[in-house]
Amino acid sequence: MPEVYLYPAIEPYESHTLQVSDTHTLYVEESGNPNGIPVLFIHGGPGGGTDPMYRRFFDPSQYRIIMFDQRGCGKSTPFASLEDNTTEHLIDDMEQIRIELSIPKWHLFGGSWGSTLALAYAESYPQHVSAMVLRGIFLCRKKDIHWFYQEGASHIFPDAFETYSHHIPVEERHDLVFAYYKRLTSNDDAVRLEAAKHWTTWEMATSKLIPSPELIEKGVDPQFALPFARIEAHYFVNDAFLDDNELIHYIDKVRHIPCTIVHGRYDMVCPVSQAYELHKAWPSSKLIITPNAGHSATEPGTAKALVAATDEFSNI
Ligand code: STX
Repeated sequence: MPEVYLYPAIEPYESHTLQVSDTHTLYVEESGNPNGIPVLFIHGGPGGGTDPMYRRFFDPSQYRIIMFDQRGCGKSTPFASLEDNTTEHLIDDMEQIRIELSIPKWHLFGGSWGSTLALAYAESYPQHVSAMVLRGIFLCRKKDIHWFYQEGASHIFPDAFETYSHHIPVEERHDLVFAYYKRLTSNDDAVRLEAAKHWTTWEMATSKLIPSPELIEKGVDPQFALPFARIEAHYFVNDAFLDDNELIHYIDKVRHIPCTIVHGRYDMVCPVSQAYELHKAWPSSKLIITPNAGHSATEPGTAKALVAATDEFSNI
């Protein structure tokens, strides 16, 4: 059970509603020690939202844990909105949160899309980052998106892939991300929801080495699936609003920052070669490959390595 390795469940000591644009308002919360080391938790998707469980990767006596729901998801509003929703907006939002909370420097903790956004933020504002813990590295290049949504993971999970791809008529299957994006932005609520459920179930079915029925059920929960699928597809038809290989290209900007990378050997959403490539471009980072895990943050070996990494950085 991952719970064994995680810190006890805690409640926030404060939460904020932060207006970041004419339309968008973000949910931001703080938990742990108000005088501790500030750490920003950056969730995945994009569009995945935060979960109270994520507070448990940090020693609450050492860390001031800051979590926020990115534009359009979780408790941020408007729900599932794609308007003014780009990587650059999210980077600016993180800066606004830092300034609002009067934090000169903070740690970043991000998995999957959270690792993408952590790198993108750190490469823009390296002077405000003192340490990074990254998991399930997602470099978000065309080939990384193609691997998961078009062909690659399809060879390991042909059964789940059939359910995902067969939602789209055969003549549109050569570009599944675009075909889903069209449906996820349809004017018909029922069309959007059906597409969201199929898209999200594919990701939930492939995220763990041993698939979890609980996680798969999340794939059909409209409250989770709609923003998750819509925001992901919107980012991915736009190449995540990044130049191809941009994150590796600007790695010099963050080279001096202490960083631990944790990645499951059998990650089918983001193959471990992405973590390996990042580590090769950034040799002073520490790479830990969990031998018996997939993509999820909560598989036991990965959860244990993540907690060890935040413990190790609790004196930086
Ligand atoms: N998306 C990868 C990602 O960031 C391609 C991700 N996958 N699952 C998640 O995030 C949740 C943990 C938020 C469900």
